[in-house]
Amino acid sequence: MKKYILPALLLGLTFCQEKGEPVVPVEPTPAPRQIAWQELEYYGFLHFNMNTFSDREWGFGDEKPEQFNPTALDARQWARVASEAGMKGLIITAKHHDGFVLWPSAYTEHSVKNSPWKDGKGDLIKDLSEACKEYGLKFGIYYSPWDRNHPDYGKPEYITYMRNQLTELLTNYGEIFEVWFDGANGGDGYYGGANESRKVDKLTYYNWPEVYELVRELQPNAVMFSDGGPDVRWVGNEHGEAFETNWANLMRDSVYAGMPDYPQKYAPGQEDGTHWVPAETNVSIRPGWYYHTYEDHKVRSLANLVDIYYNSIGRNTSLLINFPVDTRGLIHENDEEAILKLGEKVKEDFAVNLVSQSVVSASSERGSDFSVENVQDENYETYWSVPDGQKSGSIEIDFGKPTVFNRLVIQEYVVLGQRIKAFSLEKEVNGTWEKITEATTIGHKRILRFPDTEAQKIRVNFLDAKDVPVIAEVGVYHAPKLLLPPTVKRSTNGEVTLAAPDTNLELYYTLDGSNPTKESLAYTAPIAVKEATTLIVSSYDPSSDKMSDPLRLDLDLPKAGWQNVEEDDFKAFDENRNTYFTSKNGMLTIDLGESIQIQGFSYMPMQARYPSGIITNFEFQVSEDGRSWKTTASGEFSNIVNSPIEQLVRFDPVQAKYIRLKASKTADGNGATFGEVGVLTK
Ligand code: FUL
Ligand code: CA
Repeated sequence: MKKYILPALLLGLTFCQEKGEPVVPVEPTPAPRQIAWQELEYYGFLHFNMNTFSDREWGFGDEKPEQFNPTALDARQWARVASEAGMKGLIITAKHHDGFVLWPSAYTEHSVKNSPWKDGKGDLIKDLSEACKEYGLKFGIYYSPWDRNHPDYGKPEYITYMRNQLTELLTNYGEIFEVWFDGANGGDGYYGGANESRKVDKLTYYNWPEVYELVRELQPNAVMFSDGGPDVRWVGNEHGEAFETNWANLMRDSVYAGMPDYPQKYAPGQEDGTHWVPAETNVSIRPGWYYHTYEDHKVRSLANLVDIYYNSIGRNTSLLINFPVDTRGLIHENDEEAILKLGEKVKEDFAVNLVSQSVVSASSERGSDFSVENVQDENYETYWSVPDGQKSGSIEIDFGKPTVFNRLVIQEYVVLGQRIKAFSLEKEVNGTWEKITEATTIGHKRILRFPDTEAQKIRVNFLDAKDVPVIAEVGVYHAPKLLLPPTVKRSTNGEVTLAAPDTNLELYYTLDGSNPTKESLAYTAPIAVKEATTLIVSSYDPSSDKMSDPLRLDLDLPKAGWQNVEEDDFKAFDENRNTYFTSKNGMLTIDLGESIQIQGFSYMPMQARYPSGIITNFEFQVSEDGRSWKTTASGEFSNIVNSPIEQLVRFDPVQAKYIRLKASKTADGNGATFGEVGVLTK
């Protein structure tokens, strides 16, 4: 028998070599719960509880349960919107900093059980967990460690309270996919009537190791989020943008929730990080996390949401977009419209993967189990890799014919650790390779956007890696244009500059009130607008022969020669609505430079997140000499606080060299502010 052993061994060896040896993991690597979580990529946040009704972002803790009184609460509407938008889960603020809880907890009276909602018999955590099940969504819990209501906050007793509540939440509502611990904590509060400031040691007070153990015991598959993990970390900002270089690896033991230098130092992760703690991008669809009527017109634009998508999911993080549920208990119509548009756009951008029908080849292959075809099978579990010792390599893609594209998607098989440090994309032009774009890390998913490019053959070069590249998927797409109207800027001398919202678009405009077509005036250089003019602009995509919606602008006299009579400050007429003038005497007086006939004025209130001095009641005056004044209009800017948009007031034509807008009242009693003021001459 002996003589057969050697050939059998040899055969086995060659066979193994042909298939390729398994790739040795590069530590750290993700736990199974983190692998399941990273596949979700996109899920929603719901900020809804006491703050919704007190119209605040952070409640003090002295609110009364009676204030919680939604009129049309429908958790199924939330789940429907999320699922139609393409989200895979929902996380709700079960308890925010003000301490009010959305379930009938046995450990506090500060809860829905003492509210008018469902006569105190409601349990919103239950309602939402059931709605999520119905819509096939995962369900997650936000729980604020900081509690400005609880009398024991700051003492050891409160930690028991927190653990008791977590036990309720993690036992009674089925499977939880994520537990979200907020990093903001400690400060002044109601604290059961003490009304004082309480500081805690963020590192030690909550006894995190034991809290983690409890969560693991009750929900072994849930990931835990906080600034630095343990499972998922914060992206470091709240505007929806991850660092371009982004490692899932983190020096986790050096991080604690709420640490001051976290956003710069730890948010991008670290190449040599000791633990697997990938980032999650959390961002609200409005300026606030909670609902405020005055932000109804400030829902993020599609262009902004698309950027957020690419700058989060496209940069190796998951994306958690927040809905500030309104006082009815519904996701507001404006928010729903915005999120559904994003969902459609994402579907459209990634509709056809040009790689799946292409011929792919690689610089080298580890073996047949690691063939390059694994990157085009749309299966994350199969991957391409190269022989040990190689820390670079490339994949060539032949589309078979000249093809236009503008997106590259790459996924590393991070179950074996994150590896790639640098990569580039090239196209073949007459036998030589030309660079299209380049980037650093990949991780679970990296998406690059670049202008429309045409080529038959392209090449992805993995230039540097911690060990052999392990690539699960490569996708190339031709995303249709984001066909929005151009953005518009006007200078004080009247010139209007248009900017295209995407590459390879043409811009058209009209001055006669009609909607632009491709036969209209083509925009090539700034347009001089010296008098009252209706300018309508559109973007045109030649590749799809489609025109964007028209954007109408009613422009009036340029403001270049204007002077602020009282103070040397031009911010009320600098054609920038984001700057503002604060008046010391409640009025703004403008010298128009020459006498002109006017028949109205415009007032844009201050646009900051927390504006002050918004004029609610006004008087408007004109003068020829700057001494004798005539009032041409007075009244109120109705609903301007809730909806701080531009106000137009018209009156009978009158000659004026000077105009004056006086605040007879401001919303908060503070000195009047002026975002932008203009005259109407038509
Ligand atoms: C922050 C909180 O302070 C905000 O109110 C909000 O909940 C946000 C998601 O996290 O730290
Ligand atoms: Ca694959």
